[in-house]
Amino acid sequence: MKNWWDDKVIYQIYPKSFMDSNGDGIGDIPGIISKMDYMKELGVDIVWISPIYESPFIDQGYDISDYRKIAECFGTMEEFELLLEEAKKRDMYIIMDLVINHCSDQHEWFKKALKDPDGRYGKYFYFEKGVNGQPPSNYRSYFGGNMWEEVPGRENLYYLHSFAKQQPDLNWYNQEVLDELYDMVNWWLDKGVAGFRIDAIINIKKNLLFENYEADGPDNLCGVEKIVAGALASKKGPSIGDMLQDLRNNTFKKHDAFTLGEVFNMKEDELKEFIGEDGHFSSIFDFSLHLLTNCEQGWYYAKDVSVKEMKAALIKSQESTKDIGFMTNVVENHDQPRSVDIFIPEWIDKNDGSKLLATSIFLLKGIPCIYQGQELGMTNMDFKRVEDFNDISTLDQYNKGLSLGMTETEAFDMCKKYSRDNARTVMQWDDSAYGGFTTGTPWFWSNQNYKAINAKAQENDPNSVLNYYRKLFALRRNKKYNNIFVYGEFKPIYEDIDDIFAYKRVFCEEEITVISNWGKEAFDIECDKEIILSNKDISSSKNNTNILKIYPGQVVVLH
Ligand code: TEU
Ligand code: CA
Repeated sequence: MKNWWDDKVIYQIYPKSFMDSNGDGIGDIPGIISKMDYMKELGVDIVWISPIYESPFIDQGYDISDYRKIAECFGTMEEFELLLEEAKKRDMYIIMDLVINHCSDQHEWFKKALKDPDGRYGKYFYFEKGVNGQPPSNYRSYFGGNMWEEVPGRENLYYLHSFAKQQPDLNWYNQEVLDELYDMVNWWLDKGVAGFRIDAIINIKKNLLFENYEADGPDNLCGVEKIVAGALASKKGPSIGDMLQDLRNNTFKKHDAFTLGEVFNMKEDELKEFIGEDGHFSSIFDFSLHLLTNCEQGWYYAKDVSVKEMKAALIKSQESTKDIGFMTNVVENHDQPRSVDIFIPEWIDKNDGSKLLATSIFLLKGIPCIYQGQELGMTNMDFKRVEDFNDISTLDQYNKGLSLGMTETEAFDMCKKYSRDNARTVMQWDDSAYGGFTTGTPWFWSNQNYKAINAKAQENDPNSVLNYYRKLFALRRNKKYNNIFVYGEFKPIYEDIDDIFAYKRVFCEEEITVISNWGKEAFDIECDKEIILSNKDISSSKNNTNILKIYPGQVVVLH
């Protein structure tokens, strides 16, 4: 095997909403420990935990005020160390979220910087003077508004933030900052974490000339995504590649750590540099499905996607990784609505759909990554009013919708569909109050449907989504097929039939075929192969002939 992570399965935990052990309504580390066996049985190897560091939680922990402390609401460092031991006992790995493009405005570095912007800590961030009473340049932050925020009490002085104004960007062109960050990364790796999911990392590379660009919206600003990492950013200083290699050489490489980059806006021809041999990261997420729906310009521009488009995007990205490395396959995370509500056509039953999607995505080449609750087919929340949302970016998208001419109802409906809060409702463990997530009052909503959709009920139902996921990952792990699923070449088939997404995985002389039917009509194929998995009863699919009938919403895996 080339790397220890090649054949692994990842599970993402959003800690606030996973499992509360002490009744304060907030998920915590002891809660995670209590569910390690659950994850093991599911077939999970690597557990990625969204940020658990000290934070004011303006952006739910993606604003870190102390990189070496566990937030009190999640527990203690001793409990975290116990979690590492409990993982080890089960041959599992813990990876943390590394948020180093920015920190919190409550971090002591930033507090000191505000006191003395010209001093040592001022150089940890980007401070610039305004121009003609205006901010230094016209960039729009990801969460709306100008990326430059005026320093309180100082006229005409601004600091830069790619996300919320409470998340000032760290200056990656200051060696002292790099030393601090690398030290911190090594400190966690020495503790025994197996690696990191690396947040919003492409944003560290900026055009330090801070020029104005052509506005792309009624706010007269230009989207930050246009100025980071790519051509516009490369004018001064090292390339993003040099910066990421330096990070790797000083940290991850020495520890053989698994690193999973959250990378948007990479140039296509850079894939090899990112995930090839000696690449910047072990893997990066394949966001090609999300980019089709709601990611780039904001939810106002989001659209429903057809199976044809989804299939084309997946084939394209599978082919791009050929002989290069592994992307991480993902359809859900804490920034996205639930996958059954966004990728499954309405004529397909939701349970069938969850299984259909899981099979088609996680048997592709790449590392499977699932998000808490996806394995139960958890759905979007039936939010009732705009006040129900908590997420900072949802409120921004709502206002953006209004400013682009939507009515309040339209803007609300849009957010209801795409809000990041859909993924942040508390985990549904059983049919007791709040889905058994807490004995107290949860910090956030529990989805109304927890009585119907919960882990305990699904344990006892052989046809549940949960039990299907277990079968799927067990099949992938099965020694007989493992090399095919991990290293096998990807070859699309039936490419010209719009509603059929199908492919082969080929390794040496052996092959596995996955055929999924997203359409409204049954699809017949001639087939003498062994069916090793399907999301529907196959007794009616095969009637003693060589014809295999694949029904709408059905997926079959053939050996
Ligand atoms: O997300 C990075 C990012 O680019 C997001 O703004 C993404 O485009 C958006 O969420 C899609 O709706 C990461 C984290 O995953 C996110 O939770 C954080 O808010 C963000 O970084 C800032 O740290
Ligand atoms: Ca708690």
